[in-house]
Amino acid sequence: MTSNIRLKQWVKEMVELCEPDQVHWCDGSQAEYDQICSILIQKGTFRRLNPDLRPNSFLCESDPRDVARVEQSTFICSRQREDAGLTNNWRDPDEMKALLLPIYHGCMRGRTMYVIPYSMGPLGSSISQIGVELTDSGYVAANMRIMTRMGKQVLDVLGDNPFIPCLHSVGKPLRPGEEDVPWPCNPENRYIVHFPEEKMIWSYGSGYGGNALLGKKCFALRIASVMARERGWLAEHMLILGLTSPEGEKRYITGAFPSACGKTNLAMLIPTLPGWKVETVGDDIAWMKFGEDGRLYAINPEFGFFGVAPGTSMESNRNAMLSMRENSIFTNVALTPEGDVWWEGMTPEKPPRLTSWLHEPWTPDGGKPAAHPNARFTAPAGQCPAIDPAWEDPRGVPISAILFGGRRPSLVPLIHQSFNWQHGVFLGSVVSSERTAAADGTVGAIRRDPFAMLPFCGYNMADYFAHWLCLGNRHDADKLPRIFYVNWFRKSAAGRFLWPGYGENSRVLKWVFERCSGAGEALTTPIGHVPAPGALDVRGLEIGEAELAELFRVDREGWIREAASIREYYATFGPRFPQQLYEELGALEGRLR
Ligand code: GTP
Ligand code: SPV
Ligand code: MN
Repeated sequence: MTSNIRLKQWVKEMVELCEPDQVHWCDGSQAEYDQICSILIQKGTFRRLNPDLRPNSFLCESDPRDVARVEQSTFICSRQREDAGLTNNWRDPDEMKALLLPIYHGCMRGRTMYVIPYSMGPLGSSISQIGVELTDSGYVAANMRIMTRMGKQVLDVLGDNPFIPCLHSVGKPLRPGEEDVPWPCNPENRYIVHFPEEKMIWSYGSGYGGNALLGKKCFALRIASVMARERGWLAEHMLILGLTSPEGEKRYITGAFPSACGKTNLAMLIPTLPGWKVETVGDDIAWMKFGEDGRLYAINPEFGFFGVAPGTSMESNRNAMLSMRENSIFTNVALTPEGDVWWEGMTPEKPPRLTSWLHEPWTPDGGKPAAHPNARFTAPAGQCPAIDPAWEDPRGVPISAILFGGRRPSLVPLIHQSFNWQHGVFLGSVVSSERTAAADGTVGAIRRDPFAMLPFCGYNMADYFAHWLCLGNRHDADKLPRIFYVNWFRKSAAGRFLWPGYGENSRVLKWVFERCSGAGEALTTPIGHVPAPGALDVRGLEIGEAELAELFRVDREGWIREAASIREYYATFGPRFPQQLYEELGALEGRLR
């Protein structure tokens, strides 16, 4: 087990609180994984997929009430309300504990508590961090083995050092003799709770994704963002990719887009431009620190992908499809009669017959989706054919450019570049996007999602902006990444996407690459630099002059209204909001006049 006294003591206390029938310390071995999966099959949680089509892979359907992150039930429990800020749900930490302790009492009766030591980041990297998740969900234990480096070797590295305690329960204790359900959960009592000062996570009532795999959003973003601010680094909702030019020069780029807005797709992109290559470092989270050379270095703290299934195909994202060809878990997708998986957009033709994610017989004319819109695959990152050779480098990879973006059907051009770091922080602070199925809420409604971190920043967002601004105050500021804003989702008057997206986004990446090298022609507009006519490589692409013009059009009237909406938005942050961002807004308004 472990010699770590703090860990032993905490597990003992949590066992006394939650009263599981058994405690299982995860060693992370294949044999243990196989055993957990066969228990899940016996319970009806997992179904083994056809081993000839999808070796060592499982299908899992959740309770239909537990299908996405629940932002309304997510809390930041700092001592002071102001430290959580107005974009987070705040509760006093003592009050939250007083509320939750009775709820946790006996919550694991009839179940096994899995003790999961895990490392976010390569074992032993100075950027990595160790957490221990206690969970009564075998589904979580199985997913954590794919998503994180977990098990015995983590305890060896941890030694007697501190760790991040993460307590998770599905919130459904079993009475003696009570039969379990395939997906236990407690939708009426869901709490995803963070104690940023104590650096501790308590999650209750949900077994799904970011609510339950606590290394991901809860630790690697909400808690890590607090640690990052304290110690001068960054924990961000960003993909990381390596881009190599036909001349063999390589640059690394990160991108922050809100949930279900294209990070996984961009991270694994197969360029349509001849000679260019994209390699994947990470698809969801980046931890970044300055190196001794003054450059910003990023690691992917995760070990797997928890990606959106619908829309993923050999056409749109071949590397994702190949990553999940075996050793993967599929949640809320449909089952084919042959024992493989299917979801909307996976093949051009819909299969004639399926079993839907709701376990119902499904045919294409039924009018209902076969897979849930937030259905996900869990796949080992190492299985990605385009995984970057440096993806596990403990030093991280040096970042040349940062992209922000979201789904904006109008106004925002395909790409524009900030004038400088401070203006780039302004661009990050005003990211806005249509809402998606990744979280509970109205799909399609436009909301501001600064830095794609609205649901994931563990402290006051105004302080977060200030932290980003502060990192730009360096004597060697010329080594900072260049900052861009992209929008793959601008639509024509007829409501069709103007830009083909996916592999064609390599054309935009090429311009970013060139801008970082001091090349790449640009036009200066009131909102930033856009590619000069002819500077975006559209050779071989079937796109009309009118569409191209519309993709880059900067609509002055529209931007004047946008600036007014930003001013209203900024006013919601209160007294800690940094003055420099008002300066940037004022400068934008001035340029639009
Ligand atoms: P999370 O895992 O929730 O953080 O999502 P993500 O940001 O990784 O999004 P992902 O790459 O999974 O894409 C989500 C959806 O957007 C999928 O249905 C994609 O098909 C679609 N999408 C991704 N890239 C593009 C693009 O360039 N153009 C268009 N039109 N759609 C895209
Ligand atoms: C997101 O919602 O941004 C995700 C999925 O990456 S989850 O892990 O559920 O947060
Ligand atoms: Mn995400």
